[in-house]
Amino acid sequence: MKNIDSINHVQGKSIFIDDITVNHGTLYGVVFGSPFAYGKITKLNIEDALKIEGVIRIFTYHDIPGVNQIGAIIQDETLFAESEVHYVGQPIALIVAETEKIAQKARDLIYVDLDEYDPIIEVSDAKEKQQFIMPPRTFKLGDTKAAWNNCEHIFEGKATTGGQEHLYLETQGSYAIPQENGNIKIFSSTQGPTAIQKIGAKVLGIPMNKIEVDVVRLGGAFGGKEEQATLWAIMTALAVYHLHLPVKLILSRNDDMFMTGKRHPYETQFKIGLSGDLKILAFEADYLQNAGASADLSPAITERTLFHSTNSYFVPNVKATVYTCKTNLPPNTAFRGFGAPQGIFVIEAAINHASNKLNIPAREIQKINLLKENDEFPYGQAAKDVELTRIWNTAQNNFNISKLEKEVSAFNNSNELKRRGISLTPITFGISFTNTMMNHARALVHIYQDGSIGISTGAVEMGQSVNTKMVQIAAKVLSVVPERIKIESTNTTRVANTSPTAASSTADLNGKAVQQACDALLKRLKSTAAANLKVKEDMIHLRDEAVFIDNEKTSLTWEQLVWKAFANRVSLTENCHYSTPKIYFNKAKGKGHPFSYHVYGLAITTVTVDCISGSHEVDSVKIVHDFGKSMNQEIDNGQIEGAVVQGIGWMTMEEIVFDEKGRLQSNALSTYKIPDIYSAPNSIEIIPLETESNDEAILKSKAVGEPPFIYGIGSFFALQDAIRAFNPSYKSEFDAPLTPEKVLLGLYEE
Ligand code: LUZ
Ligand code: MOS
Repeated sequence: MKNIDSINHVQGKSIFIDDITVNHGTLYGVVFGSPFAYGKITKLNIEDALKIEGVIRIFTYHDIPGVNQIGAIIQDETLFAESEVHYVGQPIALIVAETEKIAQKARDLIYVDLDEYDPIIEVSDAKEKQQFIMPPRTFKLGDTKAAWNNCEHIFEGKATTGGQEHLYLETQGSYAIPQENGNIKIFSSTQGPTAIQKIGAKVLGIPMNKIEVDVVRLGGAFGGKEEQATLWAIMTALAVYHLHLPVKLILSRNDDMFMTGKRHPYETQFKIGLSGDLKILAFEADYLQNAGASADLSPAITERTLFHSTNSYFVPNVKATVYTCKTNLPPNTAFRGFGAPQGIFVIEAAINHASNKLNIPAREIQKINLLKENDEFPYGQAAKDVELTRIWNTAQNNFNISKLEKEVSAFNNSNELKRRGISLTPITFGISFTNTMMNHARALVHIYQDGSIGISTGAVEMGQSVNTKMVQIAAKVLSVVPERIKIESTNTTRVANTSPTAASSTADLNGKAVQQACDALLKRLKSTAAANLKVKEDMIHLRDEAVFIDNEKTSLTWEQLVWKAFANRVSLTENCHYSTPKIYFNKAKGKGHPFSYHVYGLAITTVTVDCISGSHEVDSVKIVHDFGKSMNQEIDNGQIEGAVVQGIGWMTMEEIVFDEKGRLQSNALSTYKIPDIYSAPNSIEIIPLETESNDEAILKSKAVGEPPFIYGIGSFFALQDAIRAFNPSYKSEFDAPLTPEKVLLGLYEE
């Protein structure tokens, strides 16, 4: 089944926030953000701005009726800055005017008097000054101290990964509308409608039931709208609260890039110890995570880094510590992978470092250390249904890794100014929100009298095709054609207390709830049919929109059956709740069973470097991936292709640059290079591994959103391999992104 939105998307008919027909009297907001990274505001000058015709009002923290606090995990973030500012772009005021242009003009006239302090930009600086969001977190397995003595080889090094701009096509935005009795309806481009409702209620000092959040779909999010859609939504709600008129706020691309947080940059010191036969005996890592000015989701991202510190390998002795460093940058936030890619880069760097020193291919260390059934992760969970060896062998058999390597050497021996490189990237990703409490979802299913169906869930459609998957599940359970089914907007009044659409888990959680609701409705319909046809209920089957008695088709159609049930006063509505079974985690001990299952895979990446310019092409990414039993192979392949390209962007070209004053320099697409069609691999081949899968995966179809992002890491190590083939004295520093500039320097360094 194709994505149900694709035709509307292509024709420009899909509705995003900026496409909602605005009500009469709608006003427009623009945010005034701090021009300074760190300092004390002595005076905010808004008088000139207020004089502009068409400016209605300028809101600051003084106008907040509840509390000026939007921190989700730690209460350390204001909606509007009070006396201090902590990053460039931090919201100080909201200008509301008759048009967006007027509001922008007014913004240019606002200025602050400020005592400037020295900002902290780098994590090393934060660590030295002991500026942390929270105490460091450590995961431990075995005893690394004792293990070093048993190691034949010990290597230490440093690995660095940069930030990444989400660059969702649809920028952040919200449209809020007053309702009667002080109720407010908010249309927001958010992954977390409940977060807006909950935090919005706190800021406005009203109960949650007075706020209704509605989400039709998002033009992309990638984690950037898990927590950070909240600010803009609450700002519009605040303006509605005071003005009793609809207010719309859509960030310009430039504002969005300045004001919102990004993927967390990491700087990590690692130490790896191997036995003579290349078994990894011990691994230690001290990760310095650049969290930005407030916690946002950093504590959870910190944790997911730790959960993935050993990637796809069994390491008996591990000590991994993340320092969540507080800096004067916009609060960094969720981004596809949620700290796991950063963690996985480090152990892959450590393995590559060891292999460079030992002068053997990295894959020899990778292969013999792959996780096996029942191996223990550093967090205590035993690895189950581990497919890594089978994946490796499938890749070997189908892609012939040794032949690929020979081709790479042959190419390198016969080319003067081009070099090829190859790398292997195994992945293991834990599925479930690491915060156990968040792993539940609900679905509300109506069958209407005419046989059509409406489904509401907590899932937010953001381009990943979750709505299409919901249609597939209901159509399968009820045996109706997909055209009968409509997926309603995600709405806090219809489905309450939702977890954000995140952690790759949304199709599983909400899909299971849809499945249960449809099962319950099916049971009632079958019972109506049995009574009607005067046979036992277990003889009734629904197939292809018709009622069957065992294998015999009756004349009773889906529509007639639904009508008969309604006429018999049977409820055609069901509301179901699903919560992931058997997961738990003891935070204090750092042990438990946090994931309902793992997704496994392997990518083989080959690149060709132009040794005159330092530019490169990714020739191919060949993947064996554990989809379980994919319920929609085209959609899932699409997730992999997008993720691979996004991962390659992070590893090879996207470079976020702040100056020493904390001002974003890479603040437009002219200065921030993202992958385009030319940087996509010339070919991406995906082999789905046949697996038994897991019952917690919806229809045994495993979560697919985030894990394949990690395949992008392969491009980094393939590039290093190519550079080494040209320049044997290349030092192979693990400093991502490996931009063409760095490649060029590497090709000629001495
Ligand atoms: N969001 C979250 C996530 O709140 N918890 C998680 O564990 C998570 N994992 C991946 C992506 N987003
Ligand atoms: Mo996410 S990084 O699943 O919002």
